[in-house]
Amino acid sequence: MIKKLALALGLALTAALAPAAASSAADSPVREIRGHGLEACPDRSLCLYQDSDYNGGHDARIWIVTDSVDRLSPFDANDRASSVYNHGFLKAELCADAEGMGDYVRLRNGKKLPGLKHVSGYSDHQSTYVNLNDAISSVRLWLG
Ligand SMILES: [Ca+2]
Repeated sequence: MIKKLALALGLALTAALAPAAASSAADSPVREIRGHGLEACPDRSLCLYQDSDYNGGHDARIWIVTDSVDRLSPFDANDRASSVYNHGFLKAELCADAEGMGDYVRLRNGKKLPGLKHVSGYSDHQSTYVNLNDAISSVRLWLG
C-alpha cells in the first residue's frame, strides 16, 4: 500500500517536471489586457478590441494574438471583437467560424478596421461585404 502510494507520488512528480508542461502563460497565443487606442497594441501582434474604434476613449478588453488560433473560445474571445489592428503580421485572416471557416476578412500588415459590421471580405471565397462584428471565432496569421 505504501509502496503503491510512493510510486504514485513519484509519477506525479515526474509529470510535474516534464517539459510538456511548457505551456506557460508566456507561450499562450492569446493574452488579454485592458486598454484603448492603437498604441495599446504591441509590436508583432494582431489586436482584437472589444468595442469599435479600438475601444474609443475608454479602457475595455483587448485580446493580443501572436499566433494562429483555431478557436478563440478558450480565451473568452469568441464572437467578441468589434475592431482590429494587424500590427506586424504579413497577413492575417479573421474568420467567422472555428478552424478558419466561414466568412472572413484579410488584413495586411499595418491594416486596421475601426468597425467590423460592413467590411470588404470574403464569403465562400467570393469577394463581398461581410458582417464580422461580434463574430470572429478563429484567426490565421502569416509571418513576413
Ligand atoms: Ca463566430
